[in-house]
Amino acid sequence: MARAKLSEAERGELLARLQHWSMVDGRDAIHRSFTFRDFNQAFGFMTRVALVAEKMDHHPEWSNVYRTVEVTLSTHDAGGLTALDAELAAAMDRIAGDIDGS
Ligand code: H2B
Repeated sequence: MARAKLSEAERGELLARLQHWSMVDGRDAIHRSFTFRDFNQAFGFMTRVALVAEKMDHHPEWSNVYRTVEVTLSTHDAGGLTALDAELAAAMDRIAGDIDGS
């Protein structure tokens, strides 16, 4: 089940694969900060991620200041990390990697 909380073994694997992400203190959630060349790239990133998130019906907690996007991922319905967070994190890494200057 995509919305079942990850087991200890699964989350160990998840964090090993997602090098740029770290656990949030006091919460079953992961965080990454993305910095782009300028606002245009940051907003372009958010636009592309928004389309993926909507398709997945899985949405990030995020904020943007100029060229930085702060992202926290957790599955609210499950009260913690699930495979959907792993999938969305990997998609964000891929999209950021496509954008020059990230
Ligand atoms: N996003 C996240 N991050 N966690 C959820 O549990 C979640 C979601 N649930 N997006 C979805 C929407 C749910 O509310 C709808 C009704 O499917």
